[in-house]
Amino acid sequence: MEFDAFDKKMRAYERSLDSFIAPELYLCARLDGRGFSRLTEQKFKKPYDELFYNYMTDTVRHLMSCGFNIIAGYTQSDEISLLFHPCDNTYNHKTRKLISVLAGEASGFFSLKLGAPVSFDCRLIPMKDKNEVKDYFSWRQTDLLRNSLDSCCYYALLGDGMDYLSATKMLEGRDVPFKTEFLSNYGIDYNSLPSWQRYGAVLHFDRTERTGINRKTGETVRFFRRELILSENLPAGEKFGEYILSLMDGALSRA
Ligand SMILES: Nc1nc2c(ncn2[C@@H]2O[C@H](COP(=O)(O)OP(=O)(O)O)[C@@H](O)[C@H]2O)c(=O)[nH]1
Ligand SMILES: [Mg+2]
Repeated sequence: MEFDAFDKKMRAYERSLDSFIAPELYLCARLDGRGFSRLTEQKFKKPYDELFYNYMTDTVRHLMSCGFNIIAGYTQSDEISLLFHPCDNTYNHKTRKLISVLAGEASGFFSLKLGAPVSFDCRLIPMKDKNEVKDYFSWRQTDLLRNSLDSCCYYALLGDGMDYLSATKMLEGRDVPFKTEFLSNYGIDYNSLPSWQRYGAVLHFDRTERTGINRKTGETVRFFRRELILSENLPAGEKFGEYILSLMDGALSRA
């Protein structure tokens, strides 16, 4: 068979599963560390470790600087949610490209930080309107709110010598006031724990004002620079979703 015809025939197979995100949809991607329960158990302090958190925020920074137009990146636990700018059209939003490149970038970057191979999975979440985007981010944060309180109680019990099953049983069906009170008996004021442990952290672009010296005139000059900002004191729940929308509105007004 002549090569062009052969090429056309074979390419049809690899294109058969190609799909694209419709341009009118809002788009998020979520990456999640694979098998990170085991990894963190072996290499990091429980339930929270600042070094692990720094690796995660550095990975978000990397993902937001590797060629996609991303408005905000939210990290909690071992996951990262990225909000694409509505103007982004990288790879024509071909799903396999977005998923594999983002997962590859996160996995490669985190592995270099850690000095051992790890991987992230990645999924795309296309949404029909801004309200869904707001709900998406509130949802991911609510997931953290529930898990972080449970984790703190759980590890307090394990530290006290209790086994896994008994600790799980002891916490089953308990409400938030019980758990916070319970932690205070261990000398842990849950509400004073670093904000990133309870609410997560966001990276977003902003125009920050800087000053410099004009070399020719020696005068002090003011200028603006687009910088990635880490926000750690995040609002909770519905307000968090609104905060993400305000970042989107800010980015759209600058577009
Ligand atoms: N030691 C430690 N573990 C963490 C930290 N943040 C997240 N993790 C753990 O990462 C895991 C993430 O959960 P999940 O994605 O469901 O588990 P996976 O399927 O094993 O990756 C949980 O076991 C968390 O306790 C941290 O700061 N320190
Ligand atoms: Mg995971």
